Amino acid sequence: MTASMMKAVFSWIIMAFLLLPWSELAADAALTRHYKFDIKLQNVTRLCHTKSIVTVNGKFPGPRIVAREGDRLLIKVVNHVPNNISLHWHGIRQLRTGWADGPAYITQCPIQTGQSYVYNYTIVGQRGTLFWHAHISWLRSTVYGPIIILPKLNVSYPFQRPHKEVPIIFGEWFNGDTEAIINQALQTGGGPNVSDSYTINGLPGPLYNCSAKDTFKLKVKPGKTYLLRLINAALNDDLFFSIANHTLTIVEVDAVYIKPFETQTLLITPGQTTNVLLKTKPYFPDATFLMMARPYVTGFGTFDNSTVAGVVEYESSTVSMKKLPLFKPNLPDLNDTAFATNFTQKLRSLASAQYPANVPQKVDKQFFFSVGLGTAPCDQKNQTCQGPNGTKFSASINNVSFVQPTTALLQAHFSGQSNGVYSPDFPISPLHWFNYTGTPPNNTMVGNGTKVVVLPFNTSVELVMQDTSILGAESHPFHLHGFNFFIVGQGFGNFDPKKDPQNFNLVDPVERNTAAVPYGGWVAIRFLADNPGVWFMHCHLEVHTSWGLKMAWLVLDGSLPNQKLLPPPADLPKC
Ligand SMILES: *[C@@H]1O[C@H](CO)[C@@H](O)[C@H](O)[C@H]1NC(C)=O
Ligand SMILES: *[C@@H]1O[C@H](CO)[C@@H](O)[C@H](O)[C@H]1NC(C)=O
Ligand SMILES: *[C@@H]1O[C@H](CO)[C@@H](O)[C@H](O)[C@H]1NC(C)=O
Ligand SMILES: *[C@@H]1O[C@H](CO)[C@@H](O)[C@H](O)[C@H]1NC(C)=O
Ligand SMILES: *[C@@H]1O[C@H](CO)[C@@H](O)[C@H](O)[C@H]1NC(C)=O
Ligand SMILES: *[C@@H]1O[C@H](CO)[C@@H](O)[C@H](O)[C@H]1NC(C)=O
Ligand SMILES: *[C@@H]1O[C@H](CO)[C@@H](O)[C@H](O)[C@H]1NC(C)=O
Ligand SMILES: *[C@@H]1O[C@H](CO)[C@@H](O)[C@H](O)[C@H]1NC(C)=O
Ligand SMILES: *[C@@H]1O[C@H](CO)[C@@H](O)[C@H](O)[C@H]1NC(C)=O
Ligand SMILES: *[C@@H]1O[C@H](CO)[C@@H](O)[C@H](O)[C@H]1NC(C)=O
Ligand SMILES: *[C@@H]1O[C@H](CO)[C@@H](O)[C@H](O)[C@H]1NC(C)=O
Ligand SMILES: *[C@@H]1O[C@H](CO)[C@@H](O)[C@H](O)[C@H]1NC(C)=O
Ligand SMILES: [Cu+2]
Repeated sequence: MTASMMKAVFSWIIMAFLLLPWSELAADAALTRHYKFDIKLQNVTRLCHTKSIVTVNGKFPGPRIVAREGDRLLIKVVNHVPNNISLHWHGIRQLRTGWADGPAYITQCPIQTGQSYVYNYTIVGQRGTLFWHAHISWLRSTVYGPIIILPKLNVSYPFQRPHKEVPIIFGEWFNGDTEAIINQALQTGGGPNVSDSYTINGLPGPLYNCSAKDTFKLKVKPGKTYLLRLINAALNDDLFFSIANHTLTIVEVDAVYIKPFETQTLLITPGQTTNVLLKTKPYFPDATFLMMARPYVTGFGTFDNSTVAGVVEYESSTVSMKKLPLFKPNLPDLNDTAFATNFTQKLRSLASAQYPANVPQKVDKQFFFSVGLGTAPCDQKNQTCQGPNGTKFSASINNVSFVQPTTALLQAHFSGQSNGVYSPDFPISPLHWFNYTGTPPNNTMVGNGTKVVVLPFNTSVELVMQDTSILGAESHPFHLHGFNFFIVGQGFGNFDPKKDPQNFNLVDPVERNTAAVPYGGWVAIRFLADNPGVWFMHCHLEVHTSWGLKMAWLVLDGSLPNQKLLPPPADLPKC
């Protein structure tokens, strides 16, 4: 381009800017939104048990964050409780701002009692429903809340505009203290106690003892469309969800639009979000309808098999509140893998001109991770542990059970002091092949370490995650920080590197941040490592994370100035 051409283009850009109507200018006018999160104790009663829980601003579930695509968020977190805390903004890409991602000892040291930290990040290229939660030990059992990202001003949804939008966040309530539960389990080596109920917006609903008054009610009008923003913040359980006598249209998962489809029932794993349209009946139906959720379970251990319910109530000006008949939805069996598979395979990226599916077509590096449970030696002198055959439960990826460091990986990386904190030699595939989903091997003991995979900037990654049957096959919802990925394939049994890639979908695979490794099967994902930093990847069943089912990717800086991790904020907590 000659200088005069450049000058012409430049003045044209300025002209265009000046001629735009005000509203179009405002469409790009991103805001900075300020939030103050006080971490406080609060007494809360559910199922007739009162306990003191860790909360944000005394609220359970925590406050909503509402922002627009392009906005900057400044969230000041002040810790007033005896526990260490850190918060994660689940699904937010955190481009170059890994310091604000939140997992304790990965991207930051915890915020200690009396300390504060400002999470500072911009929402880039994302719109939809995500959520925030504590990312240390099991504190996320009570510390969580919705993140609602509206499209930019004057940009509409690629579906019918809803009459109302309603967040529906699933959780798990324990009558006991969850910190005591997981600490004791890690000490004895056994499985932790399971929850006493599931919750919808913090409420267990009428199917539990002493809980009818704690029921979530969705009041609706006939003939309207509601956007339900579903979030699974439960600690340890995938959930089936359905509303009696109503069909749901799924329009978005993990803050990415999909090709809409209708279903009576959906499946949502911990760490996933799903936006659905609920079209109410065109007339007042003279009935009340339950919405219900209960788990999808594949493992061999004990679990909470209870059902949470909320109510869909039609408001009417003419009919008095007489006793209306109540309808319940039919939910799949607790072990209905056929339903889970069928449902998962219907999810496809919208892949429109406006919202393309940028699936990496070439792959620079391939990884194969075996994921599943195993055992570790009992380290209690002269005692037997409560895991299988007197061992401790453990879990590993490629036989590495992740050992949490005592200083944050990102700080160690940025300051060039990784020695003794982590090693860059995480195995790219299992050291020994075995029949991953066949008869379990005799030796169930797994190794451990604090290892990362190092990726040059802009590496195109393909990762196959293979479930193992070492302690029984099980579905694991894996969550990747810092990126969305495309689910290009999945199947049962052992992944076949010759045959299976032939069936990969590289056109419109679903894009998300949390994907289930199927029960006794495998999932293949692709992502572009265009975000420098240290990015945690882990099973979002908190019990498995506690047992070590986690690892980290270290993405190096690129050569351009805008391809580098920003320096740490001055108030970043220290260990
Ligand atoms: C919770 O209840 C206990 C016992 O009644 C009381 O001592 C404590 O002050 C309460 N805590 C809060 C935060 O209200
Ligand atoms: C937030 O981070 C940006 C850089 O990403 C920086 O320019 C800004 O000053 C920070 N704001 C605060 C309040 O720390
Ligand atoms: C709800 O569905 C059941 C069958 O599942 C049906 O018997 C009933 O009539 C329906 N009720 C309403 C009000 O739609
Ligand atoms: C849940 O598990 C308990 C204890 O194992 C059992 O008694 C009960 O029948 C189960 N309930 C359902 C709905 O499966
Ligand atoms: C699911 O559980 C039921 C009993 O609740 C059992 O009859 C059935 O065989 C199980 N199905 C699978 C696929 O394991
Ligand atoms: C799978 O989905 C199709 C289409 O929605 C449905 O007809 C079929 O019954 C489903 N199968 C199972 C096992 O859920
Ligand atoms: C463990 O048992 C051995 C022999 O039975 C005994 O000598 C030793 O003192 C015990 N150690 C502990 C920590 O109890
Ligand atoms: C426990 O020991 C029994 C008997 O030796 C064996 O059959 C079983 O496979 C072992 N289980 C595990 C998880 O190691
Ligand atoms: C793995 O084990 C399964 C179940 O026992 C068996 O059907 C399959 O043939 C085995 N695969 C290989 C490659 O040995
Ligand atoms: C595993 O244990 C079985 C039964 O104890 C034995 O027959 C088999 O040889 C063992 N396999 C290996 C690989 O050690
Ligand atoms: C790591 O494995 C070794 C060898 O089995 C064991 O002694 C050690 O306790 C393990 N460390 C952790 C933190 O689990
Ligand atoms: C809180 O975190 C600091 C820094 O890692 C650590 O030294 C301390 O033991 C932790 N305190 C608690 C109560 O876990
Ligand atoms: Cu898991």
